[in-house]
Amino acid sequence: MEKNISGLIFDLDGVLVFTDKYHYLAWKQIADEMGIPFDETINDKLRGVSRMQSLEIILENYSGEHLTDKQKSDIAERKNAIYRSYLQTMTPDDVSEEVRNTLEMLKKKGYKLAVGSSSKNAGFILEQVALRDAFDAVSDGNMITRSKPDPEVFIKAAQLIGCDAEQSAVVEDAEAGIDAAKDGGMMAVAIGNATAYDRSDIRLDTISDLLLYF
Ligand code: B16
Ligand code: MG
Repeated sequence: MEKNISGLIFDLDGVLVFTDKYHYLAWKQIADEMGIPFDETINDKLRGVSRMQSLEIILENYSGEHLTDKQKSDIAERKNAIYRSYLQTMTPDDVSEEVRNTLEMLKKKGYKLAVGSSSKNAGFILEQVALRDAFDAVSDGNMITRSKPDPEVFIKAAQLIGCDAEQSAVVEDAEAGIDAAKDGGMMAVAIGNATAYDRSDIRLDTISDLLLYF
């Protein structure tokens, strides 16, 4: 058991819900229209990073005319509209019983629980899947100026639940999120893609394995 931890901060996309497939479909549509090569490998680089940074990564393979900042923000806005049309289809069934039960057990054990997500759509997603009430606080892309791998979103989350960095553990699926946790002085718990990353402190096969440690 990790004795010094009193707050658990959860990444959203890739940990609690699997909106990564919708990000992929929305970016794929944009990339296809612009003739930019885009596949699952490039998509993996977008995990946890902000919308505008995601666009910059996709544009590394763009060979068309120069794009102004206005054109780039229009593209990002259009991607978001496509993405949100997928989010509209989400329901509480998009959260597994395993996720709900694990959060409930952790709360019963006395941990403070927060969401720490780069997404500006985090509030909307949490409402769609009826998960907002499982958390004491939500820190998201609307509250920060620097996205993961900067620790800002997690530092904000820890503040909201009244925990110091060293009392906080972050659960993440992205390397950028593991870096953010470690650089913020927090414990980094990896799941999914992030388990291959050597900065992770704990690696989970499945989310309910959190109960083995906390
Ligand atoms: P939005 P997370 C991240 O969510 C996604 O992993 C990343 O792919 C996305 O670009 C980012 O949110 C911003 O999302 O366009 O909705 O503001 O993993 O930090 O929960
Ligand atoms: Mg994620």
